[in-house]
Amino acid sequence: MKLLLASRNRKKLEELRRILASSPDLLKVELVGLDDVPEYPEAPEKGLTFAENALMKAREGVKYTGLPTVGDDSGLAVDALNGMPGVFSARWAGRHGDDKANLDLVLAQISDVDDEFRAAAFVCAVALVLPGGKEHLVHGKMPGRLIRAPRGEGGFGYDPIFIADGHTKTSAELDPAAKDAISHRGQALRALAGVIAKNLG
Ligand code: ITT
Ligand code: NA
Repeated sequence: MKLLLASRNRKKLEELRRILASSPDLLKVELVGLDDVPEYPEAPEKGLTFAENALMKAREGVKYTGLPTVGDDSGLAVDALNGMPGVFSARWAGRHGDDKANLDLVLAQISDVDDEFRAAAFVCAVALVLPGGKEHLVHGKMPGRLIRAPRGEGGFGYDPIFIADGHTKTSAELDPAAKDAISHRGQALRALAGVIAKNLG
């Protein structure tokens, strides 16, 4: 059965597909993204919380497609920046989706911050909205710290400068399955798996 991810971020779509594919209950779920939906309206995110944004994305998806829809709103919360870039992670340096510029700006903003104060966490809210109107909201969080120069080719966004607690590789250096096992997105999706299976399985 079809499930829409109300996102234009191909890396997110790839990760969610991978996480679904690793859940035996969810093998029949076909995840489609907004690039597969013709003339989908631009939906600027205006919310001040991940939860609010995830719900807005998912509601919009149901409204325009009638499909059960997942919205993922996520970002990096940096202690030394009072939790920023947070919900502004995708456009921190000004241009939406410019991962390299966003990451460089965060590194520059904390260049004077000592190692013991470089804590950060990836955070994710995932909302599932069903055509009947039922809504489910879950969160995931991956705590860690930021290094001083990017490492690794995998993942996306801020992955090359982030090392999860208890690890030595950046999340861009981890195998995809290893990232999924600990990631904010992996946690959130696994928390929703039962509901998705029940409604779409
Ligand atoms: P949609 O709104 O279309 O889903 P988006 O990229 O704008 O796509 P968000 O507003 O949720 O999505 O912003 C997510 C940003 O947070 C993303 O662009 C990355 O910079 C960062 N981010 C989220 N998850 C990440 C991850 O697993 N690894 C690295 N960076 C991540
Ligand atoms: Na956002």
